[in-house]
Amino acid sequence: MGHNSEVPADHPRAGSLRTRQRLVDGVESGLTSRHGLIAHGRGEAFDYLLGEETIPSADRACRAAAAYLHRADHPVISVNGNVAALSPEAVIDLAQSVDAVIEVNLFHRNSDRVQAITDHLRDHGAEDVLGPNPDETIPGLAHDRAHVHADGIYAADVVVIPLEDGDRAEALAAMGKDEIVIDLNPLSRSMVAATVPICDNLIRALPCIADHARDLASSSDGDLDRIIDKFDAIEAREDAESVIRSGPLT
Ligand code: PTJ
Repeated sequence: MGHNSEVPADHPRAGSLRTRQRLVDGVESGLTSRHGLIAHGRGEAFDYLLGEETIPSADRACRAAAAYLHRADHPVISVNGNVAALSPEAVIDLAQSVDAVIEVNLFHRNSDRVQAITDHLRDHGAEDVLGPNPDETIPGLAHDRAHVHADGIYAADVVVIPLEDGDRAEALAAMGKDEIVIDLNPLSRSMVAATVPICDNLIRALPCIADHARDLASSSDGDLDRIIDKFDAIEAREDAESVIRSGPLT
């Protein structure tokens, strides 16, 4: 299980190594799929090029995401095996700050892992988690990942999807949902399908959205709508791509 002590504290990439270790621990404890390790490797290459920080355009996207969540009638946060291993506290904090439902939804779905993630989130203080026994399906997706809850993702008007496969993001967009996608690859199909694409590590982006949500908690609907109207999804993705192309600032 935990081998965090094996990460030398003075290693120049200690933070990144500790994050990897959290995912390895997640696989060993049955939260994360082995495919999740591969997905993380792709993500961390982009993160390296972003300078491993929340760039200003991603921060603006987080603020727009918070405005969408406050304006939503039924916001839902979708959690998979990587998110559960990396940021359980941040998921719960965001859900509380915008009154959102948490739903476990997996690409490589199996009932043991759904249950393990549900229990893990409850252990971290989540009161209500949807996961086991989904009772609806996303139209147009022939796969286990189509299974969702009627009271959760199926009914949501705004869905937060940290780390997602492109097919499902496209299918949810086709259902007319506003999607807040967090993905380190600004070119991914999920990001192209997103209403609010946030090009950042979910470890940083989830708390960033929650901070903006708290800051906007007493804003009028008109003020929230102005933030939403001003946000430009294409500009956000293009800015992230140009930062990545210019390489790390070190
Ligand atoms: O737990 P499951 O079964 O739902 O499985 C989840 C995985 C991640 C295996 C599944 O969704 C998958 O295969 O994802 P993809 O299609 O490989 O996409 C992963 C995307 O997430 C890539 O574009 C990565 O750049 C990005 N990514 C990886 N780690 C992070 C990330 N984006 C933000 N924050 C991260 N920490």
